[in-house]
Amino acid sequence: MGQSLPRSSTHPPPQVILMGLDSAGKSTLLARLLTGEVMDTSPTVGFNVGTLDLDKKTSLTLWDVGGQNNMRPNWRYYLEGCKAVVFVVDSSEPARMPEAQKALKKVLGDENLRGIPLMVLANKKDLPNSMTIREVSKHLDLPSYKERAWEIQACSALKGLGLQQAFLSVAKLIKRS
Ligand code: G3D
Repeated sequence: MGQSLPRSSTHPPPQVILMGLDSAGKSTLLARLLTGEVMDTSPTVGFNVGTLDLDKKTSLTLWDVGGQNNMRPNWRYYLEGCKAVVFVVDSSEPARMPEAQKALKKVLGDENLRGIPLMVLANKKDLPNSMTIREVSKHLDLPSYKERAWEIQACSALKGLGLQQAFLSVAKLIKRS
């Protein structure tokens, strides 16, 4: 095993930004992962923030900064110091894939996120018509991201399937970056 992620107060957990179009399942995912801990900071910053403890040595701070339409003017500030981007996509909505592809491209174009690893969560895999991760990666044009480490995993925020595994992979991507 490599080095564990730092957890002391002088080394806060790595910051992970959660993004995706509206209805992709970000709130459901956060509520599932951070039961009882989701802190709605809306009066000041408007983002949901929470710490996810994956195991004794591994924690991540998750920032739900919303979708492209509800991003606050100051959201870029939160990208500074971000160690990974998690992009949530509704894999049962092929019609919204072009929009998701554009949103992802725009987000990753921010210079604060240059070279930062990307995890795409193909959410709603519990739905019978959901696309495979291969189909989702094609729609999102993931192979074109050659300058950064990226992974895609299927999950169901509603059923709590695949989430732990996906965020452990995020922690690994951060360690390797
Ligand atoms: P957002 O925060 O990204 O905007 P939400 O998305 O978490 O509000 O989810 C939008 C809708 O999708 C919600 O349904 C939610 O229950 C549903 N959803 C989220 N994740 C999953 C999933 O994994 N599987 C299924 N089947 N549905 C999911 P409503 O009906 O409340 O709008």
